[in-house]
Amino acid sequence: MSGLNAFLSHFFVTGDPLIYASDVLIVLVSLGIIVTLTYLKKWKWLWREWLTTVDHKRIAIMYLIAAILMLFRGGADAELLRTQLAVPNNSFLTAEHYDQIFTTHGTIMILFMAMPMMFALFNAAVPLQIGARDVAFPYLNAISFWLFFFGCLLFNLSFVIGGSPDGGWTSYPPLTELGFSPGPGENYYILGILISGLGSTATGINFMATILKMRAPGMTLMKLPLFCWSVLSSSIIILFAFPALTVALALLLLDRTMGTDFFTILHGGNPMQFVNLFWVWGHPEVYIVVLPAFGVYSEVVSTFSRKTVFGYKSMVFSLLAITVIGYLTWAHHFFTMGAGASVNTFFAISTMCVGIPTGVKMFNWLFTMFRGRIQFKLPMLWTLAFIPAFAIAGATGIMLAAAPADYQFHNSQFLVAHFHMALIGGVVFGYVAGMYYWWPKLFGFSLDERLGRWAFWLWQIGFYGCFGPQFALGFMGMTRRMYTYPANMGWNTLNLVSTCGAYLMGVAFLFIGAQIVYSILKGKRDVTGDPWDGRTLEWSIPSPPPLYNFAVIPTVQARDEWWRRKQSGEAAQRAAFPAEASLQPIHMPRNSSIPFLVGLSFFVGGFGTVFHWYGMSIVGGVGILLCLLARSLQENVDYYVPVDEIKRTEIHLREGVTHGLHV
Ligand code: HEM
Ligand SMILES: [Cu+2]
Repeated sequence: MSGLNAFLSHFFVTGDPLIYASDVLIVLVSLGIIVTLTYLKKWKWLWREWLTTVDHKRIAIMYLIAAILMLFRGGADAELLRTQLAVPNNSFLTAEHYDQIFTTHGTIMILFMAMPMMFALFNAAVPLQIGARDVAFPYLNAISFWLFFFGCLLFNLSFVIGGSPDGGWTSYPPLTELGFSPGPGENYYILGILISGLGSTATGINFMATILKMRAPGMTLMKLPLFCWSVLSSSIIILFAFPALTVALALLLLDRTMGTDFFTILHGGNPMQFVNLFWVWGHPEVYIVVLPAFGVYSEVVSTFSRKTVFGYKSMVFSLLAITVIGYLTWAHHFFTMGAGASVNTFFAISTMCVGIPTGVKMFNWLFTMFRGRIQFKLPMLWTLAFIPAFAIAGATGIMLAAAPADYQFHNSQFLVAHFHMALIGGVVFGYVAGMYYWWPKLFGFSLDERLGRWAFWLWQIGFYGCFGPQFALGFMGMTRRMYTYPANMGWNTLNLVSTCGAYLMGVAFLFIGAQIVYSILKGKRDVTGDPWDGRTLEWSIPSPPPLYNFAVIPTVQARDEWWRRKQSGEAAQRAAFPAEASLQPIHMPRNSSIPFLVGLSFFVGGFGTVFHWYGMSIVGGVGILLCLLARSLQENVDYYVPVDEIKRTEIHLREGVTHGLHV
């Protein structure tokens, strides 16, 4: 019996009320979901319509739900961290617990919140903007989603089974080598990210192919909407950056499980090698997530200023310049690690160069707004809020990029403030703007503006309240990842203010949650398909769009094609109904259960590896191979939507718009 007890307490994390509470919560929520689905007889529906789907719009919705849940998890972590730092000598969290929480907070926010939210926007908007019926590889797209999902699940499981990682989101050896981190936490980190990272790499390839190969006739690259350009840039970086992370983590995993010594100095390895590989991914990762936000800003500014975007070509070239320069600056993350003056100088200067194309984009957005008839809808509010936040992030970034100065700022709260200004002000603001912007397209109803405004203003006050004081705290000597501090440092007030700011942001998040729930129940249905009076092709079809998106693939003549059609009067005829003669059976991929099973197999294999249960790893591996085999033997992978059905769907979708139209 005591053996069992020992096993259970090793296996399940015990002894902490927070964790017991989460255990209970997890069990209750899971039971609730199971009971509801069974009661409503929805299992089949869930499986057929969602878990096996290859439709990019549904995949977008699943990414979005996961991302919002993870924003909640990462946000709860952040609140715990800030609660611990609110007052000096606080004992709310132990040092060990603080370490675990900043690790899971950072990891979840970047890999399991920002990435899926970004992929949600890719999937929601790209095929619709380029007049395509799906992405280039819909089946691979589903695999990517399930790899993300199960990688994320594995990572989150560490909280209740086995224990969370505590080596920071950067996971530097030797801290994370077996000797210093013997528990399963670090294995969860490595495997969760390895698995979801494979999915991200595939998504990068998928969207690159989609944008290069699937554009509607007439849409030359110079007519491509700017959001798609930003997705293309981001995908290019993914393709170059993610393999480096995969390799770094795979080698660390070998060190931890197979006794190799890639990163252990004593046996001829070198931890700097990991640091290098990590940031070859980690620095470009910032651009991976921020460029699509830039894309959103371009769409939103132009739509809500009712003008075509200013300096389209310079927007494209600045995106590409950031893509290249952003990739080449990774070593600014270890100025203080002894690379020497000439290397540091190169990376300092190249880092500062990123400011130039970014500045170009800023001015283009401002010029687009200049003399525009600006409408202050939610997407526009978040876009406007991005400008000052990112200006501060940029200015403080240049300060950090000055290598000699960085010897002072390095790993201080100044840095924490800087990267949150960039990640929240640049990335999260953009994704929230994008979510508001494309929500009516995805779901067919709008989000409540009033609750959204509350969320917006609370968030803004909380944001500056939280991170403003940290710039000062950094100069006053408070370092990063410090779990408590003595009372006589002069840091007390600033820390308290910062924590209050964090709470306000938490309240704002709850408002966004309330806004979503309220709108699901009471939201205004969008019957036009074009609620913002948009400019690009996604607004030319009904909301939510039918399975096949476009009954007839459009031919493109202008950058703002939908706007052009509205101006020229063509839109009115088009919106009514596609001429019957132009309809043809539409070729679509069939749903498949294999992507889900591939993800599940990775999960089983990953979980086995976390606990060194290699039998289970092999079972997972065999599962993956069987899935590959099954797919290779499958012949029945696609079908045609008949013209009759297209006609029925289109009439049904337009019932709200065009009363009395009979075909
Ligand atoms: C509600 C908003 C947020 C608050 C209050 C918050 C707060 C914090 C705090 C207190 C820390 C630990 C600082 C330390 O002791 O070193 C931290 C670290 C971090 N945060 Fe946030 N955060 C927020 C949102 C975000 C978002 C949206 C992202 C990314 C998209 C993010 C990424 C990170 C990263 C990468 C770290 C470093 C973790 C590490 O040192 O390993 N945070 N945050
Ligand atoms: Cu960097």
